[in-house]
Amino acid sequence: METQRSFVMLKPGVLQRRIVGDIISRFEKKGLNLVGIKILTIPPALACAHYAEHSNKDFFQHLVSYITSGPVVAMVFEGEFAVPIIRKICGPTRVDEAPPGTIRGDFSMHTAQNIVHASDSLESAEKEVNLFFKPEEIFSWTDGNSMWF
Ligand code: 3AN
Repeated sequence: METQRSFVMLKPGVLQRRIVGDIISRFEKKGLNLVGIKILTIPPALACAHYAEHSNKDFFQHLVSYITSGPVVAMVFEGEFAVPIIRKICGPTRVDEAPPGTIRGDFSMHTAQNIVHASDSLESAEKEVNLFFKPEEIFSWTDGNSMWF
């Protein structure tokens, strides 16, 4: 049993498309616990820190200007193997490779706007959760049905 936390972010435009509930529902139905959630517009410095590993890529400027262009929904999910499970629910980075049934496969047509971010490793998850959330903004919880998940 390995309980993990992962950082998930619904990118600009998802609120306007009114699909926030659909997306959160996929994680909830899988059995993951939503333990942190907030809406924010990301300041440029935070965007650069979040995407630091891409700073030498040709799409970096677009990435930063897009992710700071409107409100995002930032979340922390908790559960057994949460990091790899959430990546599978989101689907591959490239939208032409993201199969139907994944969030990216179902809701996005452009890799640069692939609508959801999810931590790709335990190390990234810890870094990203700490970048976006204070410890007191995260609420771990259990329920009587956890034996089913
Ligand atoms: P992921 O979000 O699946 O972990 P990364 O970390 O490789 O993928 O890329 C971060 C973000 O950069 C992606 N979510 C996507 O929005 C954007 N991105 C990645 N590759 C490209 C690309 N070739 N062209 C444009 N944008 C890209």
